[in-house]
Amino acid sequence: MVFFRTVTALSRLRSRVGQQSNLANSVRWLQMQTSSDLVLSFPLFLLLCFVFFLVIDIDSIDDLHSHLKEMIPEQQERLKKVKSELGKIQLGNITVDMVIGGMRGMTGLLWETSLLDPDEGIRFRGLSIPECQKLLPTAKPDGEPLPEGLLWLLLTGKVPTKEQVDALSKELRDRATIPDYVYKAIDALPETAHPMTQFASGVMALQVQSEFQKAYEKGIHKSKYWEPTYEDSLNLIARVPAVAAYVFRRIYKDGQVIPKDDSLDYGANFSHMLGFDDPKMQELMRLYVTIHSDHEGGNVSAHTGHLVASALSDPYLSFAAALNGLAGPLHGLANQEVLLWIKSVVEECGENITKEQLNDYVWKTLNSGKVVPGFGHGVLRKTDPRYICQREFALKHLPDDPLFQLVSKLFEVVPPILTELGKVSCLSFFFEQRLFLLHSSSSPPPSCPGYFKDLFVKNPWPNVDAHSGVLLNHFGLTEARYCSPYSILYCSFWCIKEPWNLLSADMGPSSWVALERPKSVTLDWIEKHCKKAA
Ligand code: NMX
Repeated sequence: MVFFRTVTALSRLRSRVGQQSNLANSVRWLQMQTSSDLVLSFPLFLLLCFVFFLVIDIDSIDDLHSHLKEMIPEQQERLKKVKSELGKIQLGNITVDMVIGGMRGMTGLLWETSLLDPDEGIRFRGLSIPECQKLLPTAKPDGEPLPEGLLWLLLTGKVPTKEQVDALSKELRDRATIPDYVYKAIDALPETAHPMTQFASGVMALQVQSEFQKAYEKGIHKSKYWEPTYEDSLNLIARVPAVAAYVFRRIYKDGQVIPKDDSLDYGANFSHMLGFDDPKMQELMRLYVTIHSDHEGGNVSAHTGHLVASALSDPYLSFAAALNGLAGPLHGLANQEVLLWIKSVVEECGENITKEQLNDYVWKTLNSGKVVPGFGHGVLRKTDPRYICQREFALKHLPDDPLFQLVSKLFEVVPPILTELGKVSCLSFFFEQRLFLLHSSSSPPPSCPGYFKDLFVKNPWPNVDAHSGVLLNHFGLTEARYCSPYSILYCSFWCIKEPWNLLSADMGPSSWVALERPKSVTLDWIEKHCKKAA
């Protein structure tokens, strides 16, 4: 028994820590020994195994799993303490506006991995995007952060070393095998099906391999839920790029699949499997994955995933649910809408469009009852830092790209228009609209001249989606429907954020992700309640 346990432990040790610096020498020595000498002296091998078994605590190995194993009980205690000591403290008031208005501003979720400040933007475990760019390991000097590093940061709250990130890259590559039935499930859909529909179907097919489901069926103790959840989460993260790339190549590249390249990191490999090997595109993909990985818990996709997970649905089921939320035009699909919209501007007015023409085009969009895609946000009140870092990337790598220049002009033209909307009086709006109609041929006038009078856009500034499609387009990923739902690209990395929330969720009675069940009321109830309160 001891022998088997020891051999298993040693093989685990070898596979897990082959690249870890602190144990690298002993492992290298062990590898040398196991190759030839130990065959000759088997009893010595047994003895060594026994000594290793006694002196090495396998769980102290410097990999992600071990870090989490250490952290999770501490976090569980912390949560219990907060619940018992602070449980009755109020976090704010709920108003009728909030209930009717999509719960805006209502604090109602616990989300450890990131926090969104309306003015500053997102912070991942306390680090802003520029700080992540500075601190997280990169593939090359002064390059963009490796997304595996962000994954480590999100899960542990600590900035990883390059060795830890490289080991995680390898682990993800090793986990990235896709069963054949996943491709078949996607193939059962017509090629014309939206990429998101195909992608979500592929993710659902991956669920067949859920470790959590298997463990649950076998009756796993609730204190151990996090272990199969961890396996599912990492497998999911490892596998979604290949599924997403398959959907892309099926729809646009005659189904010619490009296998993963075991020499590449996560972002570069995804770019490679899509069919893009330009090192700049690989850098873009690293940045893209990093900045799209998490954006607090209340957005539609994150919240959906969280809600579904709260029923103890496994990570595949939760992620697939989140994807369906992400596919909506006010959320992830905005990425597609921006690129299509920009291309329609170019089609109508040419690439060298003036600001005046752009101004007219924006009004035309608004007058036809549509939103200007890529502008506004449910929480942010300033320009999205995810937009800014993409703009910096464009200034560095593609300053002369005509669509990038158009995006820059939009930055100047759109915010003043959106800011003015609510301030336009009926009369001035009426004149403005007449003026607009003189300049523009086709847009239908709004049904009432005061249509925009009460429209108050809380954030007129560009969000992440205003930029991303144009960058991908520059490197040849021109298919807007794919650039789309933050696209599959975004979604592929959405799953990075969920593991922490799921892992820490499944910890027994003081569950981190408690079963969600907010109270709902009727309009009648609100009216009566408010009458009584008045
Ligand atoms: N163009 C025209 N109207 C807008 C825009 C815009 N870009 N942004 C907000 N509004 C309207 C909005 O439709 C609402 O109108 P109504 O009262 O008739 O429903 C009014 O302004 C007030 O909206 P806000 O409270 O400022 O924003 P809200 O939280 O309701 O919506 C978005 C946030 C992101 C859904 C909204 O700004 C929008 O539709 N933007 C365009 C789509 C987009 O870029 N989505 C990507 C979001 C990025 N992300 O998820 O990270």
